Amino acid sequence: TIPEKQWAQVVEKQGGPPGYKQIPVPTPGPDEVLVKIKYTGVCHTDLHAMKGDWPLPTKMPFVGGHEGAGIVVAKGELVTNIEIGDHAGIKWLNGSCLVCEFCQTTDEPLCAAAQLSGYTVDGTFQQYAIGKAAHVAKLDKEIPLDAVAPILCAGITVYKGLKESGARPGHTVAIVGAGGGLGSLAQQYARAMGLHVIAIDGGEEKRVMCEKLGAETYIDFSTSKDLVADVKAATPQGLGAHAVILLAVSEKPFEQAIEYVRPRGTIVAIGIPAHAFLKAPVFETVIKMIDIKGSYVGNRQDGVEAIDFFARGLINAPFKTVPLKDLPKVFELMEENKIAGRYVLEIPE
Ligand code: 8ID
Ligand code: ZN
Repeated sequence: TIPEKQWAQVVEKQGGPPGYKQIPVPTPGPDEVLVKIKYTGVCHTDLHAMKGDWPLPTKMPFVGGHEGAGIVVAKGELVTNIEIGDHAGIKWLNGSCLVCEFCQTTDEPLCAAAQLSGYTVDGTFQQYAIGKAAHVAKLDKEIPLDAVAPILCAGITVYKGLKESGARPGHTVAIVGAGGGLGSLAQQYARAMGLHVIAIDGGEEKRVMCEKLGAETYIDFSTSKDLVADVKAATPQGLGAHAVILLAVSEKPFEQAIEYVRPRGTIVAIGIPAHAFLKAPVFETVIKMIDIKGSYVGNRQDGVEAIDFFARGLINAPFKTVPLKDLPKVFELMEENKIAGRYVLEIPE
């Protein structure tokens, strides 16, 4: 039976912190499912949402979270693609209109009417969360719900970003912010795709983790005397990285990437530091034929594929599990860039 009240982490004012309290359990609409969340990842986007530092307003008050894995416990009368009892994941893209040109051409993250979990609709930092049935990820029952949670945003996003980079097996990819949630998964996807990995982040804990995850080179941005030279030295013939995947939450690497990307290479911006600009010299961009682009989560099929990589055992990134009530502590660590990998919240029964 579904209770009337549930525990949730609720942000009531911009800047937070979230408050752990009881709120009503929502009822799914005709095209929606209600998912009993078992585990949810904590993404840096959730911290941006709490701080309100992006030029896109959140609903207020709101429940954050968009990497939620659990069990379908109720569904609306129009839902035919998923059943009560099925395991399901709620992603960043909670819903989209399904009929605009972007939705029709597999670019649903670009839908102008897209609903965003934990941002424009309540997300997964609660016991029961709503998702549009057309967008929830169906999860085979053998898939562990804790480890798959970070795949639902971080995994899908870096998988899509690596595809968007055009890097081919054997190429070298520089992953900036490699020690974080997206970065740790990016290394695993890159390795599964047959890429050479240069991991860039700060500190010894992240070095140890990156080397375990398969990085051939770790470059510490906080101690390197010449980061550009260090990256180039780690690439064949010193030509630079075929692709740079920018996941850091600071502006500097977004300007620096042009200096170590290989001619004909691609820079993919994925991290979204607030108020930051992507600045590149026109001269180098032209004469090196550099491709600079953004990549935003993934479509539903990218989700299916990213989860399939995980289900095949190709993706093993570290995560730490703490109870839902500890979310404010996770945000504090995240703010200080002290998290190697991802935190996953266990939702109480
Ligand atoms: O669809 C998208 N584009 C998408 C999806 C999901 C998340 C974008 N994001 C965005 C988030 O909103 C956030 O801005 O990606 C960014 C990274 O999210 P995350 O991986 O969840 O954050 P994290 O775990 O805090 O990792 C960030 C890492 O960057 C490192 C930090 O040390 C940390 O490990 N870092 C920083 I800050 N500055 C760096 C620098 N100069 C750096 N690493 C290398 N060089
Ligand atoms: Zn996210």
